[in-house]
Amino acid sequence: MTEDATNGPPVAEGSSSLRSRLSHGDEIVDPVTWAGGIPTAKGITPRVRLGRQRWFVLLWLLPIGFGLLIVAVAAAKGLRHTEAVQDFITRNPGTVVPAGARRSAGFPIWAGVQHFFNLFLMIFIIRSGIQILSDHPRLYWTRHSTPGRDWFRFQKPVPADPLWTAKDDSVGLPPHVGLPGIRHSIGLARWWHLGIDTLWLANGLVFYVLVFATGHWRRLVPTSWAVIPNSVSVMIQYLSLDWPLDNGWVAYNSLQLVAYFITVFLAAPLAMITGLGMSPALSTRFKSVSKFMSIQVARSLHFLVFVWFLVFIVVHVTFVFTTGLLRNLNHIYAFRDDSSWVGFIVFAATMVVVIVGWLAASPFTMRHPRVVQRVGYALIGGAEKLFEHVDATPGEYTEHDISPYFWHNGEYPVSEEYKALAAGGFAEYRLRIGGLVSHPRKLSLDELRALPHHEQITQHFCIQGWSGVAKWGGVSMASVMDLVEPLPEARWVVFYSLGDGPEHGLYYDAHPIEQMRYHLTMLAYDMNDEPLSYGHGAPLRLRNEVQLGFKQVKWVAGIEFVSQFSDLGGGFGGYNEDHEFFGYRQSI
Ligand SMILES: Nc1nc2c(c(=O)[nH]1)N[C@H]1C(S)=C(S)[C@@H](COP(=O)(O)O)O[C@H]1N2
Ligand SMILES: [Mo]
Repeated sequence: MTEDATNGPPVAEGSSSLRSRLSHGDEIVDPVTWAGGIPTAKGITPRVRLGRQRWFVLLWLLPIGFGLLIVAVAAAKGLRHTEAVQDFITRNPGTVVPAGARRSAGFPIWAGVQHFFNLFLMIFIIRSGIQILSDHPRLYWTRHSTPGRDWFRFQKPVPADPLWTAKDDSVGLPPHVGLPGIRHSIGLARWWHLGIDTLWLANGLVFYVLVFATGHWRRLVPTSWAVIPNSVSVMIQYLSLDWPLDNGWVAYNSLQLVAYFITVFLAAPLAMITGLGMSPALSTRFKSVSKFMSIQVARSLHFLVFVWFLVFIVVHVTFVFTTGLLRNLNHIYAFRDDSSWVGFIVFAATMVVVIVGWLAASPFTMRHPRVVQRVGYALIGGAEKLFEHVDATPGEYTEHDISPYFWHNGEYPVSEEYKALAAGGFAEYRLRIGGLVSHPRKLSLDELRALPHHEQITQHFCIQGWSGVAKWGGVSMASVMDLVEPLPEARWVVFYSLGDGPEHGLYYDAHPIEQMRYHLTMLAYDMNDEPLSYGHGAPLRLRNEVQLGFKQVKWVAGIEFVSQFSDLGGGFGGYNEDHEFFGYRQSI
C-alpha cells in the first residue's frame, strides 16, 4: 500500500495485499443495495420471431387458441353425427384395458405420496426456472447469442451501446411468480432450481422403480397400438362435449395414458438431459453431443419441455376438476374409488402446505440467502464437484465458429489506478503472483508475452445463459505454474481483479488448483487475434473452460495460491459467491 501513497501505480504491492481490498457480502438481500443497487426493470410481453424481424406477441395465442377451440368443438360435434365416426367410437371406445390391469387396479399409497412431492417440488423448480430465464430473457438456436437472432424474448431489442452488459439486459419478476423475483437473483434461483431438481429426480427415480416393480407401469406405458385410435376417439368425444365414461381406477383412457407417458418417460428425462446440456464442463468434454445440442439448443429445448409441463398441468388439473372431482381426488389422495369427501379433505390439507410454501419461498430467500446457498450446495455441490474433473483438449472449435457478437458482462473498472495503467498502454502493469509458491513473481505484459504462447478457441458460458465462442491468446496456466512452483499446501488459486465488483471491494474468484493444469486453463491477453479490449478484460483475463463465465476474472491484477479461501473476502470463494450467493464450483 506504500506505493499508493506516492500516487504511483501499486506495482510493488504483493499479491497477498490485494486481499485487504476485498469486501464481505451482506447476510440478507436488500432490494435497495442488491447487486450494486441495480434498478428494477420489467420484461415485455413474451414474443416469438417470425422471419427476419417480425415478432409475434404470444398473448395473441389466447384469442387464437379460444377461436380454434370453438372451431374444433363445432367440427367434433358435426363429426359425431356421422355414422363412420359413431362406428369408429364404438370400435375404439377410448380405453384399452391391458391384460393384468385389473390385478393392479387402484392406487397405492406410495403413488399418492410421490404425486404430492412431485407437485410440491415442481412449484419451486418452475418458479426458479422462470427466474433463471429472466436473467437473460432471450432464447437462441445457435451457440452465438447474437442480438436480433433470438427466436424468443421478453426483453426489448439489444440497444446499440457497445458496452451494454448481460446484467443490464436482465429483468425482474413479481416475487410470487419468480423465485425470489428480484432482478439478477440468478445465484439464489439456481440453488432452488438445481437443489430441488436433485430431490425431484430422486423422487422420479424411486417412482420408476416402484412402478415397474409393482405392475402399475401398465397404467403409464402403452402396450398396444390400439392406444392411437383410442386417443383420437377420446379427443373427438371430449371436443364434442359428450365425454367418455372412464374408470381411472383400473386404466386411464388412451389420451390420458399417452399424455402421462410423454410426461413421465419423455419430458422428465429430457428436462434433465437438456439441463445438463447447458453445463460448461460437460459441453466442453462431450463434444459429440454438444456439437448438436449446444448450450443454446439445450436451453431452448429445456424451455420447450417447461412449456409442455405447463400445458400438461393446466389440462390435467382442468380434467381432474371436471370429470368427477371427488372421485378423482379419492383415487390419488385417499386410495379409494368412491365419491366421499375424504380425498378432497386430504387434498385441501396438502394445498395449504403448497400455498404456504409458495408464499414463503421468496420472502425466506430474501431474508436467509445464506441458508439457501448452503442447503443448495449440500444438494447439488457434489455433482458440481464431480463434473469438474473433466479436462478437455483444445480443438473443439475452429475459426469458423467464432461468434460475431460476444456479450459483455460485469462491472467495468473505473478506478484511477486502472485508468492510469490503461493510459500508459499497460507499460506499468505487473501481474503479481504470490502466496504459497516457491518463486513469487511480478510479470510485465512483455514478460508474459515472452512466455510460451498458448491459443485456444473455446466457448464461454455465462451463468445468465448467453454464450459465445472466441479465440483466446496468451499463456497457459501450466506455464505460470512451472514458473512460480506452487507449494504442496496450495489447493486454491485466487485471481484478483483490478476492478471492483458492483458493491465495492475487488472482484476476485478462487479456482481449484487441479484445474490450473487443464489444457484449457489460461491467462489471455489477446481475444480474436487482437489485444484484449477494455470491456473484455484488458490487459489480462482468466479462461478456465470447465467453469461458468463469472469465474473468468477480467482485468487480472494478481494471482495468489492459498490453502483455503475461507479467510478471503466474505469467505465463499469469490466476489459473486460473497455478494450474490453464487456457488464456488460452477461446472453445471
Ligand atoms: N473483474 C471482473 N471480472 C469478471 C466480471 C466482473 O464483473 N468483474 N464478470 C464476469 C462475468 S459474470 C462474465 S459472464 C464474464 C464476461 O466476460 P466478457 O465481458 O468478456 O464477455 O466476465 C467475468 N469476469
Ligand atoms: Mo456471467
